[in-house]
Amino acid sequence: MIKFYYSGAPNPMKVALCLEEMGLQYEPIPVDTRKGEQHKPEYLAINPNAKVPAIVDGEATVFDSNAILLYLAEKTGKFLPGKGDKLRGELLSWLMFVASGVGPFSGQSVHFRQYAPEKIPYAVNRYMYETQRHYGIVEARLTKQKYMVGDGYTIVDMALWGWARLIPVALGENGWAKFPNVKRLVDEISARPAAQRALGIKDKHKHAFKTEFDEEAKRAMFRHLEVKVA
Ligand SMILES: N[C@@H](CCC(=O)N[C@@H](CS)C(=O)NCC(=O)O)C(=O)O
Repeated sequence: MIKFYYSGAPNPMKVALCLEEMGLQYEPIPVDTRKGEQHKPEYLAINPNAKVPAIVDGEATVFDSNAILLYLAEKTGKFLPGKGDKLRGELLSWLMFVASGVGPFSGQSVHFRQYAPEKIPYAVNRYMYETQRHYGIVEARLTKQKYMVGDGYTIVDMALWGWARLIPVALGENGWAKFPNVKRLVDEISARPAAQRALGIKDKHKHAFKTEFDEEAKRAMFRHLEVKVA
């Protein structure tokens, strides 16, 4: 059985969706990042980057959410074009675009809008601008086609869903206004039974994650507050 190290955050949730969509058997193992569990030596042996998600599948250990999606898609042969299909290259491009653009810029936008101890207008504007720019590219694509790659639902749509369902957190309450087609896809995926099950893992398994964002959580997640490198 696949061991799935997770929390309810965007990157683990895309993997939860993928595991559910593929009908794979898995054991969810909570990693409470607000308590600093991502820094425990036993977890670092699985993911040296001290982040969730990660999976252990027999002999294989895989971390980084989009790498896990690709690993699971190759393992099952589901939700990706076949080897040699021209869409396979397209899928890789868009998967990496979500991994290196949509995710990190959305995350930094949330950070500087909500968590940074000082409001830095330059940083807020840069990350909101870049987040909007990335979603603008996705919106243009989804204006022309129903899903991100080809004419079927793939792991790229799952990767996108992880972050895009939180657009209002990254861009403010009017965040959806410019992205009706992104919203259309997010709503379609959120209504799928697999998405409902993914979002319900914590409750189903009675995993209680810390909700307070107190000093312990800041120390665990924002280590730069204590270590000055500049
Ligand atoms: N590139 C990684 C990023 C993982 C990541 O940033 N995970 C967040 C949750 S969405 C996390 O573990 N945060 C805890 C921390 O930063 O200490 C991936 O896609 O899996």
